[in-house]
Amino acid sequence: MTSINEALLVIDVQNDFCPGGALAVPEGDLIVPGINALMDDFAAVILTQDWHPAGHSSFASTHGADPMTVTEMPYGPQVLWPDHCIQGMSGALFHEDLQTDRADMVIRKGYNPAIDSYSALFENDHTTPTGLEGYLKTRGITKLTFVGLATDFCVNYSAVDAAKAGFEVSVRLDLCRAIDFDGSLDAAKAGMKDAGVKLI
Ligand code: VGL
Ligand code: ZN
Repeated sequence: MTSINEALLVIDVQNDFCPGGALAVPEGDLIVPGINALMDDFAAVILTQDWHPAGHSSFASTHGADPMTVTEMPYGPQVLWPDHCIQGMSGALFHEDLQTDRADMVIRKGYNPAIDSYSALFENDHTTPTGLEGYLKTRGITKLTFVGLATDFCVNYSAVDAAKAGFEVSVRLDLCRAIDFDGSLDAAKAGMKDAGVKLI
């Protein structure tokens, strides 16, 4: 068991990011047993859940565009994804083998129709907070370990924002899997390192 100021953050281990899902990450399901086992080592466990309304602005279908193309949003470039993690649909549920009983907190993100939210701390405009930073800080949590999906998007953005917010951040790459779209995994690893994130 780590000390009470350390938390495990489990990012988006949901059906749509696992094989068979709408935005399947290769081997996304393989990390579930290792994540469950790691929960025993942490005093605090927090899960995130990608949680979009139908017709979300990050969906290619909303723009009549092809999935995996990039569009310009008021807050910058945005990859357009297949419809995924729609509120209340089975694809948005956690993987059925993920242990959710240990979670102190489940934070949902991406519910704002006009802004995507890869990061668990800030929406993609980099200014609208999700409230997680306040939650962690008021609990006195200072050290974070990230696992989950996808390494190059939600894990990456969350880890970088957490490091910028002053947390001591590690990412367990063995318990993450990547989409790896157009060099995104290498860019993510470099960005995390630059931000002071420890890659394990
Ligand atoms: C994610 C793309 C779109 C993720 C979420 O969890 O990494 N990626 N929504
Ligand atoms: Zn999403």
